[in-house]
Amino acid sequence: MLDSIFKRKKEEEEMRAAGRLPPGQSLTNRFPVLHYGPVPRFDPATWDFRAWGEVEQPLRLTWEEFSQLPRSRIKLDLHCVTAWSKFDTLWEGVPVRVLIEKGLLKLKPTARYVMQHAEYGFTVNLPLDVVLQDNFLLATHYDGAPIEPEHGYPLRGVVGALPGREDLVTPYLWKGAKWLRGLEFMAHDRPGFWEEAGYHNEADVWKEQRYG
Ligand SMILES: Nc1nc2c(c(=O)[nH]1)N[C@H]1C(S)=C(S)[C@@H](COP(=O)(O)O)O[C@H]1N2
Ligand SMILES: [Mo]
Repeated sequence: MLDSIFKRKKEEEEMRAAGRLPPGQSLTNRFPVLHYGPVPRFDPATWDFRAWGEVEQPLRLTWEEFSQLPRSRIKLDLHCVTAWSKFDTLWEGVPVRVLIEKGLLKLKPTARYVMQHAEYGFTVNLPLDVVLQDNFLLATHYDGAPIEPEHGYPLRGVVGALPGREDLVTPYLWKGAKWLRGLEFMAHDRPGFWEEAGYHNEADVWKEQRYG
């Protein structure tokens, strides 16, 4: 027990020195569950994914259609605002860029921000540039299996650090909506649920932008 605590502390110091552990974060191997409200039920017959706002044409995909989109895999370091970090998490899902490349989504030049809309009206905002980065995914799978209900099944936005990619903006994990149902493309920024509650609008883990 004590042994493993010392081991973890040592690993933390090494990871901090290597520039992989952001300020104020501790490592965990668990995957804590954090959200407001209940876990929604998923009904594939009525579920849909929508995109609207600053787009040439609103998009609606059924679960059947969404499941057929080409998926990518990425390994992310997750950084939660509550100070835990989890390294090397494996996600599979659809990059927003793919929706654009497939011609499903045509953004207006005025689109600059994105609001993720989830079940029960949960929202979270990000700049469009961040949503289009390689470290943001519309994720259907975690660690080789469909995401667990409490982590966002069947679809969640996920964002984290890609080690070695210091060029990417890395927000805290709350900037990915679990139980995601749609993306609203916006000309002007608007705070989401936690941002309204006092969380930082940008949420950059390296700048330790936790609360606004
Ligand atoms: N739909 C929804 N998504 C959400 C939240 C929420 O309350 N509702 N909370 C966010 C917060 S604050 C965090 S820290 C992460 C936690 O993700 P996890 O439960 O998979 O660790 O989900 C984010 N996504
Ligand atoms: Mo959180």
